[in-house]
Amino acid sequence: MEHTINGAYESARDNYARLNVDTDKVLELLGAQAISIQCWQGDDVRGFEKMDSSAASGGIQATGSYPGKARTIHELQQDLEKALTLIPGTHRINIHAMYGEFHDSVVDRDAIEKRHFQGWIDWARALGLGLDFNATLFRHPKADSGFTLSSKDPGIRRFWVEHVKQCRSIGAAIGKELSGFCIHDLWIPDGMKDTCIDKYGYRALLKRSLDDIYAVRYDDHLKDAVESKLFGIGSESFVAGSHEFYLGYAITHDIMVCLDMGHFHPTESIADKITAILQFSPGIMLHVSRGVRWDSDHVAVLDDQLRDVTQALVRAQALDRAHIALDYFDASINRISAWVIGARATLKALLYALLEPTDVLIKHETTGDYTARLALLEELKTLPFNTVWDRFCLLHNVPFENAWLNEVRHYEREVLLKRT
Ligand code: RNT
Ligand code: ZN
Repeated sequence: MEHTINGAYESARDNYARLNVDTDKVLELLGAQAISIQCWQGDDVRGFEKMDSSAASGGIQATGSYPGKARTIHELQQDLEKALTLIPGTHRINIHAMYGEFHDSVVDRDAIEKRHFQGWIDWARALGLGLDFNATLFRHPKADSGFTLSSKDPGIRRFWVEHVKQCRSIGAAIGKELSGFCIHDLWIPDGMKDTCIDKYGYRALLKRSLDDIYAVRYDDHLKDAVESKLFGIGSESFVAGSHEFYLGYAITHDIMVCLDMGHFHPTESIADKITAILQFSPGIMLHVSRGVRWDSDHVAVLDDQLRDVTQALVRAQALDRAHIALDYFDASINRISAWVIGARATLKALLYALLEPTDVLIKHETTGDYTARLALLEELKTLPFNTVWDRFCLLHNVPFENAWLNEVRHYEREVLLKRT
C-alpha cells in the first residue's frame, strides 16, 4: 500500500507542479498546523464536577445515546489518545473548567485552582500537546436564570467574574508550564427567550464585567478570545454577547474574536468575515462546527462552508494568525470517530486550500482575466487531491482511507463497550 501511495504521489506532484503548486512544501505547511481538539465531544459536554449538574444552558445539547462515553478524566484522556493516533499531525487539546480533577470533593466554579488541572497539564506535556482552557459559564445553578456576566444580580455577576478571572490565571499558568501559549475563549449563555426591553442595560453590565475580567493582563502565554452567538435554545430573542458587541469589545481591547461556524444566520458564512476582521485584529479564533438548520453542532465534514473558511485564511496568508479549534458534539455516533472525522475534514479543507496556486489566481484577477480565474478554479477541483492526502497520512504514520475506522471499531469492542 505504501508503495502504491508513493507511486501515485509522484504523479500527483507533477500534476500540481504544472499548475505552480509545490506539494512537498504544502505537506510541510499542513504538518505545522495544530488544531485544537475539544475534549467535550468525548463525554457529551458533561464534565467531572461532583455538584448536581443542572441542565446545559444556552442551547448546548448533545443528542443521542451511543454507548461508551468517557466517565472519568482517565477514560477521556485514553479516548483522546486513541483519536490522536488517527489524526495526522501534532495538535492541541481544548478543555473547560468543568473538566478539572475534583476527585470526590465539591469544588464550586469560583474556587477552582490550577492544581485541579495539573493532571491535564502533565498529561499534555508527556504527549507533547498544547492545551487550551475555557471558563465554564453553563451547566450550573448560578446560570439557570439565563444570565451570568450580564446578570442584574450583583452577586451572580461577581461569582462569574471571579470564575473567569480564575480561569484566565489558570490558562496563563498552563501556557507557561507547557512552554507555549494557552487560549482562553469566553462564551456565555446570557440572553432571553422572549422580547427583551433593556438590551442596552444588559450589554452595559456585560461590558462592565468584561472590563473587570480583562483589567488583568497576562503575557503571551495567554491569548484571550470572546465568542458571540446569534441565539440559543432559551435565548431566541436576545443574546447579550452578540457579534457586534464582541467585535467592538475585542478590537478596542486587543483580544481576539472567536467565530463559531454555527453562531450566525444559517445562510451566513463566517469565511467572508475573516479578511475583514483581520484588518483590525492581530489574530482570530475559529470554532469549526456544522449547523444543520440551526446551531446544532454536527460533526464537521469537508463541505463548501469549511473549504470557504480555509481558503479565506490561505488566500490571505493568515494561517499563522488563526487559531482553529473544533467545537461540535454528537452523541449519536462513536465519539472517537466524531473527533477523527471532524479533525481529518478540517485538515483536508486546509490541504485543499493550500493546494491552490493563489499567486496565479491573483494574477488572473488583477489583470482582469476572470475567464482564466474561473477555468483554473474548476480544474483544481479534479486534481488528485486524495493522493496528496494519503501521502500526508503516510508521512504522519496514521491510517489512510477508512482503515482508521477499523481501529475505532476494535477500540470500541475492547474498551468502550466494556464501560457500563
Ligand atoms: C456554545 C459555544 C461554546 C461551547 C463550548 C463548549 O454555543 O459554541 O463554544 O460549545 O465552549
Ligand atoms: Zn463555540
